[in-house]
Parts: sequence; C-alpha cells; structure tokens
Amino acid sequence: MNQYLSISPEVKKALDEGKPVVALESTIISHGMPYPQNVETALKVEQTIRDNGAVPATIAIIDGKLKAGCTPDEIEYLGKKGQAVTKASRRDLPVLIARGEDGATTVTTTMIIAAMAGIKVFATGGIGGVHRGAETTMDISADLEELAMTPVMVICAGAKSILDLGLTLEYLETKGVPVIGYGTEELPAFYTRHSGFKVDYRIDTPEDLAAAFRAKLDMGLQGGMLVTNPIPEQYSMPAEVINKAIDEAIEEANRLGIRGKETTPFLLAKVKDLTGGDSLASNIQLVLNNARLAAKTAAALTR
Ligand code: PSU
Ligand code: MN
Repeated sequence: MNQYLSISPEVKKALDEGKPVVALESTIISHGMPYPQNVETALKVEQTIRDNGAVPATIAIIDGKLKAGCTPDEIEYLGKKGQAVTKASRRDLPVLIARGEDGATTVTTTMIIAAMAGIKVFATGGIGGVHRGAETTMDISADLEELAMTPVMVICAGAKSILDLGLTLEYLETKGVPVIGYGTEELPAFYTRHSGFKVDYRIDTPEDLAAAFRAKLDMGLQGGMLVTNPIPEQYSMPAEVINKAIDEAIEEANRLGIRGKETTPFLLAKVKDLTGGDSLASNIQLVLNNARLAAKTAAALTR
C-alpha cells in the first residue's frame, strides 16, 4: 500500500472482513452542486448506502492524502470550500500530493483511489465523455481512459447530453469498456431515461451485475465496467426542457471561450441555472438511486 493512501478505520475494517464497500466521488460535492445541498446530499447518499447493507467510502484528497472514507466534517469542509477545491483528475495527482493540497476527485481519480484501496464498486451521478465538437477541440474526458484501465465498476445515470453520446459510446467500445443498461436496453441520458442510443447489454439484477464484473476480474481483463441506471420515472425531466437548457449552455460556453477542465463544471452550473431548482432535485434523486443499486451490487460481489 502506498504512503499517500489513507483508508478510514471503518472502511478498512469492512474491507479486511470482506464486507461490501461503495466508493463515492467528491467533485460532485465541491463542483457539482451548491452548498449546502451538496453536503446534505453527500451525507444522504452515505446513509442510503448503509441502509442497503454496505459501507460508504467518500473519496477525496485532503492535505495531500488520498482519502478512502471521509468523515462528515471532511465532507462539510469539501462542500463549503466548493469551487476553491481543485478539481483533480489523473494528471493533477502528482503536484497536488507533493504540495500537500486538497483535491475533489472526479470519476477518474475516484476510480484510481478506490482501486488502490481495494474497493470495486463506485456510485456517482454522471460520467465525463466525448464533448460535442470534440472532432476539433479534442475534449474527451479522462474518465473514459480510466474506465479502460482501472478495475472498478462505475454505476451512474448515463451521461448528460452536454456530451456527444454517440461518440462517447464509440470511444468506450474502442477501449473495451462494457456499457450495461440496468433494466433497460437504452442508454439513459442522466435527467431523462431516454437517449435514442443502445447499450451493449441489459442486466436486470445486482447479482447479474456482480457476476459479469466478477468474470471480468477473474479473466484478468484490465479496466472497469460502466453500469447506466435510468433515473426513476417520477423524477425525470421533460426532454424538451433539459435539451433546450443544454443547447443554450453550450452556446454560451462557446461564446465565452470556456475550455479544458472548466467546460464540464460551467455547463453543469449553467444548465442548473436555466432550469431553476428542477434539475438539482432530479440530480439528487438519481444519485440516491445509484447508491441503492451500488450497495446491493457490492453486497452481491462479496457473496
Ligand atoms: N458529469 C455530471 N456530473 C458531474 C461530472 C460530470 O453529470 O459531476 C463531474 C464528474 O466528477 C466527472 C467530471 O468525472 O465531472 C468530468 O469532468 P471532465 O469532463 O472535465 O473530464
Ligand atoms: Mn475535458
């Protein structure tokens, strides 16, 4: 185990005893939602994981330590500090760690730290992907490369159509990442259950998700697995409303020349502003829904 990794006592005990553990990211806390809803949601997600029989491990970088398992005080700190916490992807780790700084972990770095700690299942809201216009900007999230190399199952609600969903699926196919629809053959688009794109496989139970991932691990095939879990119908948003907001957000980002790591947080915040509180409420519900599935799947993996 490396000297930079710090596993909380509760998470360490669960892992040692072969109990189910679910990793959670912290970019969604510091950059994905406003304070104090971000902290409330993060704590509620942890509780949901406990209620469904697993131990939550919120992952973050604090004072140059890779944390697998944050305390409620640390979650409060990350939520309150918000955008002032560096959004940390794979390329940010060396300097942040050497300087002893803080970092909010994206899907990429949450997978890296989960794998270091021995955690196999990770629940979040949405993943990064191939951005619209990537054929000229080359803006492709490091999340896709991480899914190709790190053995963690990521349970999300699909990807937002701030991305080019078709190209995102092509990229994942090239990289050999299985894209599973939970109870659906269609890729969900985060706020809505429908995207018009097909997933690779439909799987209907946590046991079958665990079996597929177990087979991948047993074969020694590198990389993770992407599970897309549609937002519950009653919390989904009308497609016209959300798509209009996304188109407007992308236009504004282009007009302002937003680039690089700022693009995703800018688009997410803009979409939230344009749709009032509605998108935030949906966002919270879909994360809770993913936490429930992740806890059950982590439990099935330990059997
Ligand atoms: N997409 C969302 N919500 C999020 C993110 C993406 O719908 O919170 C965050 C995640 O942490 C994801 C990161 O890993 O943004 C991707 O950023 P980028 O596109 O810069 O790789
Ligand atoms: Mn990017």
